[in-house]
Amino acid sequence: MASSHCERKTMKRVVALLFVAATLASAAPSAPRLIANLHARTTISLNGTWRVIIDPYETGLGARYYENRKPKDKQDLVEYDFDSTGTLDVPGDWNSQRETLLFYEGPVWYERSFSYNRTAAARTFLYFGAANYHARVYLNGKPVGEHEGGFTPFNFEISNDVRDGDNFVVVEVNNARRGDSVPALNTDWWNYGGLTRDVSIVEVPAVFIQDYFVQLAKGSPGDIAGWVKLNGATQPEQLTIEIPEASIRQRVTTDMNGYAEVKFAATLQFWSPENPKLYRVVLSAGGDRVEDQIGFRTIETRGSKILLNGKPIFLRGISMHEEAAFRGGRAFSAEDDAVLLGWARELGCNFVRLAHYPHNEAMIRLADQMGLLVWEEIPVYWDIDWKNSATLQTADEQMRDLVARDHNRAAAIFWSIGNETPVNPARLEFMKQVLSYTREQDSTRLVTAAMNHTDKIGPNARLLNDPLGEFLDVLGLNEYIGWYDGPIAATDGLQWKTAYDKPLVVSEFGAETPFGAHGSADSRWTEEYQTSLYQHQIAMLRKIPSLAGMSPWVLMDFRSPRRPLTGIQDFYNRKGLISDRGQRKQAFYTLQKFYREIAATVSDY
Ligand code: GCB
Repeated sequence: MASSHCERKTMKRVVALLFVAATLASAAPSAPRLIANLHARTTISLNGTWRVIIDPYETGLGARYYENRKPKDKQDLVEYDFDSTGTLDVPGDWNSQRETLLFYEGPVWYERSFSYNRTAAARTFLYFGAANYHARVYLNGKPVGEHEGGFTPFNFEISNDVRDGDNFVVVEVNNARRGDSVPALNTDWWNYGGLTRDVSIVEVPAVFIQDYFVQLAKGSPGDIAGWVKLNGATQPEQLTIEIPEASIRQRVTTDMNGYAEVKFAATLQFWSPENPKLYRVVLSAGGDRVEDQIGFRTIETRGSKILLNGKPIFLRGISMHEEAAFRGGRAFSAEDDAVLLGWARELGCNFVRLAHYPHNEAMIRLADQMGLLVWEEIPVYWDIDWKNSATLQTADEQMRDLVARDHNRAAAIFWSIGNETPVNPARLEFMKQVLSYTREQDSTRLVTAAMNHTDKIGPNARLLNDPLGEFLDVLGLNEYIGWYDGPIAATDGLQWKTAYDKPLVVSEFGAETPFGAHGSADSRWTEEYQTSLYQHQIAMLRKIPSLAGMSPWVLMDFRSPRRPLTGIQDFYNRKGLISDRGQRKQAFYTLQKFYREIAATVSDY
């Protein structure tokens, strides 16, 4: 009896799972391409309080939590109830909102209702700024699509499924680590799960401007070259691009697929850290009109130099995680971002490395306004499943959507395809494919990666000779001399060489200390040690002829499950120049001094 009951239940579940898998597959195998520039659209925010069910044993899919059902009568068995299991704020990770979820990895089901008035003219999309890591989205009990990747936006059209009046949306967000995902099982940051960024309903006309690329032509800074892509067009459409301040008004006609290339002469002030000039750009076609603020600059390399607007620039940078100061958790708002980038500015930076995954869109928009150059990265981190084609596809898709989101931001100069990946043939093949895919997405920016494979060549010399370097535009080097790799004194007299005549950016070095821990300069976990390391590193690095910039590790202390040392780390990586409470450590001032000095002496623009 018991066993046949059990079997029936299992069968029911299998059938339910197959049903869900089949409908998801036919509905939307992968998210349709992004709607660019949400800021310029008509949106309804779904931020706020969502009801949630924590689902550690992955019961929800089989039990159809997405139907958000109530028992029909006294007999009806429904073993879940969104009304009684608590709430979480969106945007926001779950780990920092509930103490019991600090270490939680697995599925959480989110639900919220909204009322909607359909307008006949509009098409309607559901847009997610990010969901870490995997999301299945349902509207009114039906699947609308799923998405993989924890830091890139995605949207689904719901025009045919959204109802006049009451609707409910359910999202299963699962941050379980997997060997085949990107990143894979091991990272040195907190695996914050949840609907970590804004959720919105977007309304657009039947034919709308889905995306556009309006940038200076590569190698021809007197011209703008780019393209516009309409969605829903069934015939050629007239399209206008205006830059009113520069008296530019260009008309083009799209092809049958709604695509048009644009190229025209433009005399514009260049965007730079000293003059982060943004122009109002207006695109209109059919019934749609989108406004953006776009800066125009060139970025290229010549030998070991990085040239911004044709002139060599030294990148005075800092690496940072997307973690909120003071309150902890994932940063998601313009206010969170303003604190972090404000600190970078105070440090004397003209450059930030947004490690190790795409940060929220407000961050890059703020960098555009502040004149901070940006390194953007996808989370191909340490070891991943190099031989798995699905893993490669996930990496490509994360790059595709990062580029799509930010390809009009002057601040973004580097696309980084990964961090500290091991040197082996399968990885090289994987990285070469991501790299060429990245260049297909955007040929105007520079492609880099943070590498850490070096050889000792003689008693006091190191060679960066990772074969990946041959294919990159800019070499990123993470080195930890004085922390993981020998004593601080090993920096003295050490010479660095690279196997390729390309610009070198030392993308990481650092040492760990809690704020306020003092001792001698040779005692680990003290501010004095960290300061000494910075002094020695700076002395070593400034002698490298091909050095084009640096972004030490790291702006602020951040949470990491790999850092358990009680009383010192307490699950924080303490290599920050600033504590998570905003206290500046001594080394902050050491780097600030160096950056002020070189800003005054090196002509970087
Ligand atoms: C690294 C990694 C970074 C770590 C850092 C550290 O090399 O790129 O993600 O957090 O070292 O502190 O060990």
